[in-house]
Amino acid sequence: MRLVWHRGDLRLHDHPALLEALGEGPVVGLVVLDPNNLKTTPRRRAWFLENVRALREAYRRRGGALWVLEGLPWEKVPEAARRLRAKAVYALKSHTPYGRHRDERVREALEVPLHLLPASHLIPPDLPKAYRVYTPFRRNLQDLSPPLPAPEALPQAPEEGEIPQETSDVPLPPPGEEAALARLYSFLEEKLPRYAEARDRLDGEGGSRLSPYFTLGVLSPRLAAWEALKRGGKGALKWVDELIWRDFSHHLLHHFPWMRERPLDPRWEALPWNEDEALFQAWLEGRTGVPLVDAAMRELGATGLLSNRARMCVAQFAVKYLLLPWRKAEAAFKALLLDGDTAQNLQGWQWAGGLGVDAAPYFRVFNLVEQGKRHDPGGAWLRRYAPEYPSYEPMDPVVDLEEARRRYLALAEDLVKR
Ligand code: FAD
Ligand code: IRF
Repeated sequence: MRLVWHRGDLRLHDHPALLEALGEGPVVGLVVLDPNNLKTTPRRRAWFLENVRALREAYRRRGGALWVLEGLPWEKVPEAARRLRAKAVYALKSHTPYGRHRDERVREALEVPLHLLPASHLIPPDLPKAYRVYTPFRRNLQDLSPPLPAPEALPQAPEEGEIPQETSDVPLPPPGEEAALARLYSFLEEKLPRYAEARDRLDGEGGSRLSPYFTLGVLSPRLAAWEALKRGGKGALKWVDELIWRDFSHHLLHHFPWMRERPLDPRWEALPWNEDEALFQAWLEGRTGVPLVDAAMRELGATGLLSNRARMCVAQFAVKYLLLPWRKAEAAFKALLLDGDTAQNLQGWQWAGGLGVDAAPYFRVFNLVEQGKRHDPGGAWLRRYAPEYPSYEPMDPVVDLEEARRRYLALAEDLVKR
């Protein structure tokens, strides 16, 4: 018997660890409900648990079994291995600081080998050379190999463990890889050709909305990229670029795990961060008087999702206009996201906030009125989430936009000169 331990890879398709283990003989799937991962908001817990449930169903439909144990991985993985007399444990490699720590502890606690196979990145995050800029990182892209098929049948085995129910405060997308694949194919069919232009829309309708699935590995990014490139065109190249941005995020966190605490460019640590709690809450709850920011933060609160354009705007507003403590804002933002991912969220914040990711110059400060007019031309998105505003012009804002922009630029120029 072999154990296949699923973590951020809640699927059967394109799963090298599952196929490798099956090549050796019978397997049982395992998910450990880890209190260190599940200390999060109900919506995020619910999204994870519903996808575990869907994975168990996928095992069952093929005749197999998924064990679900609750506890610390370095206790529960060895326990499952002992009970099943497993000869080895197979999993996909994790690059987060906690994931690496966890896997080392599990390896030490196990009496059998732990085989970690490469996860489905387009570019492996653990390239020996560390990049801070996207374009040279991207040059490491090699030809993709075809995605691996899901096994048609799985060996029979007893099942173990219950999956708890958790109530989400937002509607969840349909869980599971079948739903993810259906969404992928309808996106490729309907939206991929116009993606390059439509991706900037504030309502997010130009994108795939697949991020909650990618975050939990319910959908393989390699399969998604393979299918997009098969269709070809400008949209496909642009979309695959975004999937590579995802890998770049994991690459940054792999090489610079301290970016959780500090800006990649340490000069920005010295900005005079504003600890005003009421101001922080006004931003978080969408009560800033800046229409774009308020619509975005309310959409995030009500749905757990947000377009990339709106994320850039609200993160930049929090960092550059309000000087809110960026780590606190980053964490509160992630807690609301169904797709919240340590690596991608940190990268997004440090990029949009000009804190040192890629070549995002500090002097790029969005005009939040123009952004709204340009990327929500009919104003339908604004009316939906912040209907009290007749236009993108601020009404009684928490800061004067022009003044705040000038203050930030003066502070930034000062720090750069030092
Ligand atoms: P599509 O446009 O269809 O793109 C396909 C996939 O590529 C996405 O699902 C995602 O996995 C990846 N991707 C797209 N854009 C980016 C990007 N800029 N950086 C990294 N990966 C990208 N994405 C997350 O998945 N989790 C997060 O926690 C997250 N936090 C962010 C925070 C900020 C401040 C910013 C600016 C961006 C953040 N992003 C995050 C990236 C991006 O906004 C979302 O991935 C995207 O909006 C998801 O919508 P979609 O699935 O329709 O994307
Ligand atoms: N992985 C696990 O192995 N066990 C869990 O209970 C996890 N819960 C999660 C909850 C949420 C909201 C997300 C992800 C997980 N994950 C869990 C996947 C982790 O991201 C992955 O295990 C990673 O390697 C840990 I989003 O850093």
